[in-house]
Amino acid sequence: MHTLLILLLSLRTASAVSLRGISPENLHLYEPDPNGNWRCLNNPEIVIPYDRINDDYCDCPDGSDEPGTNACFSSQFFCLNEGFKSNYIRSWKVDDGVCDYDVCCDGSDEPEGVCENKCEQLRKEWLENVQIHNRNIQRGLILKNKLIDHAKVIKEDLNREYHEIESDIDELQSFLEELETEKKSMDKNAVFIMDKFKNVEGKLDETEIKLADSLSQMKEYIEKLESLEKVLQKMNNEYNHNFNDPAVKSAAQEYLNFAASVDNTRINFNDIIINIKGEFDSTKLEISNLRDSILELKSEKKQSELEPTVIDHIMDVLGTVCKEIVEGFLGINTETNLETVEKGSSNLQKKSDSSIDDQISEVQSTLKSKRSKLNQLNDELSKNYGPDDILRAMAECVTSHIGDYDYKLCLTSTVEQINSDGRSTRIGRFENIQYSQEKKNYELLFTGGEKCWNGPYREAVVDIVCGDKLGIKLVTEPEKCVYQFKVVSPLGCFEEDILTIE
Ligand code: MAN
Repeated sequence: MHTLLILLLSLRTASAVSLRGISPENLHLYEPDPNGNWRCLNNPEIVIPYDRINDDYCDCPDGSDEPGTNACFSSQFFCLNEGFKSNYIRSWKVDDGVCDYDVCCDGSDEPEGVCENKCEQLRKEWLENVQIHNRNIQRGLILKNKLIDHAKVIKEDLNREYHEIESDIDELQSFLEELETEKKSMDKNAVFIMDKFKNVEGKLDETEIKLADSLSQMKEYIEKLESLEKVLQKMNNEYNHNFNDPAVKSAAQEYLNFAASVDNTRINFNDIIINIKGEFDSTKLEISNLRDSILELKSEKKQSELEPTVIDHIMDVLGTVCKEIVEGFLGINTETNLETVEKGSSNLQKKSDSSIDDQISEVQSTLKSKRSKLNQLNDELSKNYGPDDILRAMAECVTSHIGDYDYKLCLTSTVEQINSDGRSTRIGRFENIQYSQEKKNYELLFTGGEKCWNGPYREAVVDIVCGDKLGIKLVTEPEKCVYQFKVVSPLGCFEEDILTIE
C-alpha cells in the first residue's frame, strides 16, 4: 500500500513537471528516479526533487534543470519547429517578449499565444532560397567545368609549344655546331687559297721580269742588225764598180738579195713589247680579281657562282692563257701550275646566300630568343593556377566602382585601384591561389603593389564566392594598403555546397 502511494505520488509530480525546451531525443534524460528525484546532467552529485525542473530557479551549475526557462544563463532551449528544422536557442532569449523566428519559427521560445507559428511560411521561403542557391551553384558548376576543359586545352597547347621549341633548340644547336665546324674549315681553306695565289702571282712576276729582259735583248739585236744593214746598204751604194773585186761584188749582190726578201714594212718592236706587256698586265689583273672573287665568294657562300667545275674552268683558261703568252713569245716554260689550287676549296660554299658569320649570328640570336621563350613557358607551366589549372582559362578582367575608386581586377595578372582622375595605382600582381579552410573557398594573393606612402607595399587577398560571372562585390582595406576583395566567380562553386531538402 505504502509503495503504491509513493508511485502514485511520483507519477502525479512527474505529470506536473513542464518538459518545455527539451528535445525528444533528450526526454529520457529527464526522468525521475524511484524516489522522485533527479540529478543535474553534468553534476550528478547534485540531486534535486524532480519537480524543481523548469521551476524558473537555477539549481544545476550547467543549467540542465532549466531547459525551458530563462533562469539559467548557460542552458539551451529546444524549439521543435515542426515541419521545418529544429533548433536550439540560448535560454536568455526565452520568454523575453521577442519572437526569435530565425531560430524558433514555431514561436515556442515565448509563452503560448505570444508568437504565432511561422514554420510553414519560413520553410517555403527557405525552400525558395535553397532553390536559388542551388541553381546558382549548378550554373556556376557548368561554367566551372567548361573553364576546366578550356584550361586543359590551354595547358596542352603550352606543353606542345614547349616541346616544339625544345626540339627547335636541339635542331638549331646542332646546326650551329655544324656551321661552326664549317667556319673553322673555311678559314683553313681561305689560307690555302691565298697561299696558292701568292705562289702563282710570284711566278708571274718572275716571268714578267724574264720577259722584259728577253725583249730588251731582242731590241738590242735588232738595233745591231739594223746598223749592219745600214753599213751593207752604204757599201752597196758607194763601192767602185770599176774595181773588179769579186768579193765586194758578191757581198753587194747578197745584200740586194737579202733586202729584196725582207718585207718593206718594218716590224715595230716597241709596239710588240707594249702589246705583250699589256696582255701580261691584264692577265695578272684577272688572276688577282679571281683570287678576290674566290675569297669573296667563299665568305658570301654563293654556291651557284662557285661550283667546283666553274673554278676549275677559270683556272684552266687562265693557265692556258698565261702559258700561251709566255711560251708563244718567249718559249719560256713558266711552270705556272694553277691546277694545283685545290679543287676542294670550292666546296666551302654550299648552303645559302648569307655568309657563314651572318648565319652563325642569326642562329645564335634565334637560339637566344627560343631559350628565353622556353624559360617563359617553363615558368608559365609551373605556375600554380589552382585546381585543375582553372585560372589558365580565366585571364579575364573586371572593373567595379566601389567607394571612392574604380577597382580593376585581372585574375591572373594585376589588381589596380583607379582614382577619379583616372590615375591607376597597382595594388598587386597575381602571386598564388590557395584554398582557405576557414573560408571553405579559394583565395587569390596579389603582392608587389606600389609602395604606400609611409607604409608597406600594397597587396590584396581576393576571396572567391560562387557565381556564374566574374564580379567584384566588395573591397575593404582592413589595414593601410592591405586590401580584401570579395569576388564572385564560377571558381568558387562546389558540388558539396548544393543543399539537400529533406
Ligand atoms: C591612396 C589609396 C588608399 C591608401 C592610401 C595610403 O589614397 O591607395 O587606398 O590607403 O593611398 O596612403
